[in-house]
Amino acid sequence: MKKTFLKMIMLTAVSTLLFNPLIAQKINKVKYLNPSLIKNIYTADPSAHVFNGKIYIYPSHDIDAGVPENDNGDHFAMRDYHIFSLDRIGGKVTDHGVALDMKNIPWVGKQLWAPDAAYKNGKYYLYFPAKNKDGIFQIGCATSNNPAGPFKANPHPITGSYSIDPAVFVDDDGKAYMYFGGIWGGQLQRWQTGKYEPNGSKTDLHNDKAPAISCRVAKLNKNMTEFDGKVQNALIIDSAGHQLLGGDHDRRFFEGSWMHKYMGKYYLTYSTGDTHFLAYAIGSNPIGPFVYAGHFMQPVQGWTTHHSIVKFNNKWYIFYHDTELSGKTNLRNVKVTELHHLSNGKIEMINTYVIAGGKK
Ligand code: FUB
Repeated sequence: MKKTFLKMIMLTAVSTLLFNPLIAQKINKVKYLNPSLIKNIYTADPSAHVFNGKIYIYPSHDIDAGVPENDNGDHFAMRDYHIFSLDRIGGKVTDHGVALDMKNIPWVGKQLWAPDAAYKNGKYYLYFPAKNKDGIFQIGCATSNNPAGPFKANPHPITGSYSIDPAVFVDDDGKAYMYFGGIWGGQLQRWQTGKYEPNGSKTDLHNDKAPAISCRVAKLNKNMTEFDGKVQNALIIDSAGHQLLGGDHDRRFFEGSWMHKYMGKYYLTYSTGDTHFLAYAIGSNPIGPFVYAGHFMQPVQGWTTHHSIVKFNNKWYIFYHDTELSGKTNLRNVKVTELHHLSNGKIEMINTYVIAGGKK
């Protein structure tokens, strides 16, 4: 009995050492795959776009608001957005300063989370989730004539919007779609009836055999500021056509969706949240269904993982974040690395660490 107990303690200690990246780095000389792009402030959830031949990054601006960590994500208590640009990957990153502040958004109560941006007909649009004065996440829209802002927020959130993590995709035919939603702190599990259930579950639906909660998709209207038609489920199915289940934490959608088009196919990429992978599913139209295709990025240091994918000068890049600079869950830093599509349509797996000597 005593022996088994000691063995258990030893195994726990060894696995803690091996799976704690900070400790593993010291022992095995494991290195981060990429350096942090932005060091003057903490940034996360990078949505990258190419506008006027430059890369613009629209991230969350992480701050230490002194709020204790919990499953609601209350410790992510961000108050404004900064926008960054760079002329080339590896080039100087310019911080364009505060582009939008919470105090200038009439409907917002707290927590400016992961934003995204889009361009149409000479105008730039910033989409952002925040809790309204009743503590319910909705999605707002702000406009500017300049990709770096400043942005002016519309006085009300987008009608019919809810939850978090908007990602806007403009298709080749000019039609724009917003993908959004996030479970647990993002509250998506509380919208299963179409209305907000204040006493709904704090995390998943607690029914592992039920279909997983879906990422949402809505078409945007011509002026990009409201939904055009109803919000739909962006269904993720397996190769046999069955919807992924709620208990399938390694594969089901959690938050942080993104859409990119490659060789005529629609790639819905997202975070699996509590299992910390980036996963993807492929569809033949922007609404789905999307067939689950696998993981493409291993967990980063830190609880959250959130990304965007962009094509620049004929190469594809993924912008992501980890917690290298602070070691704290809610003080993150943005990074970038190249992303490769394989000839069979799959995305090559990205390991976020390299072993000294160059092995990924
Ligand atoms: O930054 C706050 C939240 O953490 C985002 O909205 C999620 O995607 C996660 O990264």
